Amino acid sequence: MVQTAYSSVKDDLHPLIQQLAHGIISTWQTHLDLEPFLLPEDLGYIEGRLEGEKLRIENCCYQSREFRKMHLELAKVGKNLDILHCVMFPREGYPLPMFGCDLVGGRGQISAAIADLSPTNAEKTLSSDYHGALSQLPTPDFAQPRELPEWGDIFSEFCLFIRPADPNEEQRFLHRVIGFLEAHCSLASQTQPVGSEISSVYLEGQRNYCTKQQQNDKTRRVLEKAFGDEWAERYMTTVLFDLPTV
Ligand code: BLA
Repeated sequence: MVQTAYSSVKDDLHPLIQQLAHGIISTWQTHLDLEPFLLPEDLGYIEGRLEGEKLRIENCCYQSREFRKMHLELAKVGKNLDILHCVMFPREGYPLPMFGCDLVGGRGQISAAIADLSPTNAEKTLSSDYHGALSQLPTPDFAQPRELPEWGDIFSEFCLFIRPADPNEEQRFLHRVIGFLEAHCSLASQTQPVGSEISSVYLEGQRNYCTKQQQNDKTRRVLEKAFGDEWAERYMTTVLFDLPTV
């Protein structure tokens, strides 16, 4: 199923992106009851041009009892830019953090590898369950940590943002991200919904997460150059980081 969904773009991407895409889907399948999630009409598979180079985007989207939308996106811009983008949006009433991951690479090298479980509560902290689970994961060293941009105050103390220095680091990054995801899916599947008052606090946290992510100029620039300003705005606000309504 995964193979057919990604046959055109996926087979062409950096191996770490292919491995992580596979790991994300299989972790979702193991822990959650997946249903399809339909994107706005024309936005499942997209082609555009960036400085004369072809930009292809493939989206794979699910939902489950706990998650309103689980989005995995793979993109390829010409020969030089490979992208994996993944976000899990909790359903209203589920007091859960946001899982987010972005891998950006070109010419055989991943330049940005970031993953986090970002808090959505009023205190902007992870619950003790999450804290405990993430603290138990091995914490490998990475030679080239990267600095978060200004809008990056949404991320948790566990946020991992690096440029992988070699294939070993790529594998360590992969394992840590799958560790985050396993913990998230397993804790989420044991979570019961909360009442509407607490629920609105988490919804506000999600809204803040999306608003900040929409400020990522590097993402916006790639989309604007390929598809125009208006399209990029629509894509960032309806597909990549749509704010929950209510
Ligand atoms: C960085 N994102 C980037 C970069 C590009 C994109 C080109 C710069 C790479 C670099 O500095 O080495 C582009 N990312 C995209 C595009 C899409 C995408 C076009 O996902 C989608 C089509 N971004 C996310 C998520 C997170 C995220 C979920 O989508 C984090 C959980 C983070 N990406 C993120 C951060 C940077 C980045 C923090 C660095 C931004 C900076 O340095 O200013």
